[in-house]
Amino acid sequence: MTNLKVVLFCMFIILVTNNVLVNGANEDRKVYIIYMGSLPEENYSPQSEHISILQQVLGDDFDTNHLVRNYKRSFNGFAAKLTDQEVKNIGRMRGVVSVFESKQLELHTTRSWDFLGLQETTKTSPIESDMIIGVFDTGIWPESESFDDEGFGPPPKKWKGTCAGGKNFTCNNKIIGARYYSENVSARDSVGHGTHTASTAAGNKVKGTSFYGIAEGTARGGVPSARIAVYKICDDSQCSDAAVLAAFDDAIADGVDLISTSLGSKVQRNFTEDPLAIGSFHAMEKGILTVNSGGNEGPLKGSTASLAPWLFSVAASNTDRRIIDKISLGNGVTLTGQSVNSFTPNGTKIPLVVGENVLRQGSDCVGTPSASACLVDCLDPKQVEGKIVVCSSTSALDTAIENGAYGSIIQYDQNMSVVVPIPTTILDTNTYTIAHSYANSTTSPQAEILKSETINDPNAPSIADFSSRGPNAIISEIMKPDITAPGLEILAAYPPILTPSGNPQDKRSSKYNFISGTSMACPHVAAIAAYVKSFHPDWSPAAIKSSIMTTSTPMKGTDDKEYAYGSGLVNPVKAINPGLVFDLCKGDYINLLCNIGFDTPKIRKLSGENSTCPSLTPQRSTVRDFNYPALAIHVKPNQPFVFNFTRTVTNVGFANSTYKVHVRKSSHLKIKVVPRVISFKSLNEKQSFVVKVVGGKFPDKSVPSSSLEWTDGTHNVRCPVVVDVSK
Ligand SMILES: *[C@@H]1O[C@H](CO)[C@@H](O)[C@H](O)[C@H]1NC(C)=O
Ligand SMILES: *[C@@H]1O[C@H](CO)[C@@H](O)[C@H](O)[C@H]1NC(C)=O
Ligand SMILES: *[C@@H]1O[C@H](CO)[C@@H](O)[C@H](O)[C@H]1NC(C)=O
Ligand SMILES: *[C@@H]1O[C@H](CO)[C@@H](O)[C@H](O)[C@H]1NC(C)=O
Ligand SMILES: *[C@@H]1O[C@H](CO)[C@@H](O)[C@H](O)[C@H]1NC(C)=O
Ligand SMILES: *[C@@H]1O[C@H](CO)[C@@H](O)[C@H](O)[C@H]1NC(C)=O
Ligand SMILES: *[C@@H]1O[C@H](CO)[C@@H](O)[C@H](O)[C@H]1NC(C)=O
Ligand SMILES: *[C@@H]1O[C@H](CO)[C@@H](O)[C@H](O)[C@H]1NC(C)=O
Ligand SMILES: CC(=O)N[C@H]1CO[C@H](CO)[C@@H](O)[C@@H]1O
Repeated sequence: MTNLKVVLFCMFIILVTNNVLVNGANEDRKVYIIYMGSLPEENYSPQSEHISILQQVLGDDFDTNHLVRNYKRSFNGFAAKLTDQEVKNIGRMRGVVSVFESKQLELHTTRSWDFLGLQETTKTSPIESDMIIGVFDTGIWPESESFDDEGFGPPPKKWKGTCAGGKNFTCNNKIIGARYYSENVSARDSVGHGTHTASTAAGNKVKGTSFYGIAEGTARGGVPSARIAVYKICDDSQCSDAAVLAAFDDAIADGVDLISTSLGSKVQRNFTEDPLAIGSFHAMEKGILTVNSGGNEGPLKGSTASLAPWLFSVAASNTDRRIIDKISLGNGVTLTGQSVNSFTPNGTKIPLVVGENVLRQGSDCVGTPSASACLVDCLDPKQVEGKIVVCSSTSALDTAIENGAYGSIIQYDQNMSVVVPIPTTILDTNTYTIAHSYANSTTSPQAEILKSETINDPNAPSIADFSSRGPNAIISEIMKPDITAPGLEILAAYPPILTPSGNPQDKRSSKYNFISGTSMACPHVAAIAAYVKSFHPDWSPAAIKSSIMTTSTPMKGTDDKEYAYGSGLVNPVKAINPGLVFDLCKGDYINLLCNIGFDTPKIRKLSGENSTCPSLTPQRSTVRDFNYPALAIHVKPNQPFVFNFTRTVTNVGFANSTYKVHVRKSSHLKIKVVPRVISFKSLNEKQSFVVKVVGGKFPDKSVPSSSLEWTDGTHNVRCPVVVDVSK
């Protein structure tokens, strides 16, 4: 049975594996990535080296068409079409770090900025217009008002990119660069996702936007003066690892300040076989933070695949603006459901029919659950036409319109509203039962489906059910996701040639549309990172990430706790003034990789330096001392534990300052911090402390958590402590 998530996420592209059959050859060749780490410094021609490796491995079968892409601007490697045997041989070649098949990735207004405290009047940095956000997505709709360049000067001097957007695509001083890696002819967005995310991050302020009058107001990105560089890595059918790596290779060399990538793999992959981990590692080396959506696989525990410690992984919450949709039944009862329904009724109530009572004659659905669900081919169009059909599944979002219904009433338990193609409201099970029994047991039942309205949700923020959950499947000591931002019912720019509901029979067109997903949360954080960087251009990616995490607003309300929302909900205004940061440099990441089992040869290729791992066996204890702005640990059920974590903070607040630590009371964990007071005499001074975490016996699947907070009276530097108890 279709569920709403599937309906919703069909916008988020699901792709087929690249399975290319080479002309004339009988063997199956697939596209593989041959990743070769950092670029060697001098006298090295990556392209000829790649060809030479291919020639050696392919021998007589060598054909330049087998070389798909070179990665040569920011790191070393290539993509090639290879057979299984060739893959084995190429893996043994000198210089090769990893070989993996290029697989499919999924793509995972603007009240959200006010909700986060970033008002139109909030102070901005004079160099905000120097910030360049690289958006890796489905392209962009360059004609949207959100990307108009009125008032923008020429691109910042540091920009080394280009406008290679292809056919009928022009850049301007807002969209300063465009490249595409898909089979399509241009960087133009034919999906909608990329236009939406780019405008959420850096769209202009556009007054009087709404979706057919719903949620009317000013649409704006978080950093409306920033520039956008478009890297189109997906279109309708293709969003491959090979393209993701190509975009990183270019974006890093082009000189973007930040990368926003609202996509990912459904399955967890080792860092050397994960294009997002590889690309963002090399971005980090160059001082570029990569922000990534955590995925839409929630609420399943351990479902997030955004795991690298140098990635900034984002969970999705709602905001205080929700969209609801009411129906008024013929008996005077009004029910409230969820949907983005732009249709205004004319005051005449419409007849209601129950799905299982209006089946096609001879349909296989009779007497099966498919009948009440209104699955494809169940309904009789003659009995449905012009009526409101009552159905127990979200399949009816499509089958109602296909059968000529006026509208539908659908049963589904959820906490989000999706754009519907005809008048429709989605009811939770209890409410649906009321509507169903009225429709099933009344003579001439009828109803009026009202246009959607916005309401205030005083309980916001709550984490979205679909938002992927931690813990981190590769390094349990690195908390994931890292942070939460709004990702529910986000109104942002959209290509007007597309249908807003995704149903081809929906003939509406809107320049702004509602979408939900961690994909929408990601550009919020990318914008905030750009906002922070515009005040602190010299900060490392880790310092920017730390400042956003430690100043976030604590959240609650899910069993998974920090493994659902990370440090908490972003607070952009506080993030520019964090007081202390947990900084990290490339060497710290290299040490971490050594400690989880990478050997010296692999580390050297990755880093391009003569780094050596300590000749010890991997050390879990030192993994705990990795200077992450969160403390996470995995323990087995019913085993008491004591762990020490060492952290080092860098003073970025007042030169002379004294911070005291405060530990959140927790009945579960005993936390001791030594020392309890740290003092600084100058900016950029570092101080270390040790956190001792003691726990008793916890049952399987529990998530004891707490936090500690350093404060000097002005700044609050909060660091969560979370334990994954599982077998
Ligand atoms: C370029 O694309 C825009 C938007 O789809 C369209 O309106 C215009 O006609 C196109 N121009 C050409 C020359 O194809
Ligand atoms: C390429 O883009 C055009 C419009 O921009 C769209 O109609 C078409 O479906 C896209 N093709 C693919 C293969 O995605
Ligand atoms: C990841 O690497 C480990 C150790 O090298 C290996 O055992 C494991 O199979 C790899 N996992 C995947 C998904 O490739
Ligand atoms: C109201 O809308 C319904 C459904 O589209 C239509 O059948 C009816 O004639 C309309 N009534 C008036 C008064 O316009
Ligand atoms: C709907 O009405 C029919 C006929 O009155 C009845 O047999 C059936 O049990 C009712 N269904 C429900 C779910 O109440
Ligand atoms: C690594 O060490 C070797 C031998 O000491 C030296 O030739 C080479 O230049 C060094 N490479 C780098 C990147 O420092
Ligand atoms: C943990 O830290 C505490 C406080 O600094 C210290 O007394 C204790 O010896 C440490 N334990 C271990 C195992 O390092
Ligand atoms: C820091 O405090 C000390 C002692 O109170 C004082 O002498 C010094 O001038 C202060 N430094 C700054 C930069 O405020
Ligand atoms: C936070 C919130 O509103 N959660 C609700 C989401 O939807 C499910 C099913 O309708 C409810 O049980 C939750 O309470």
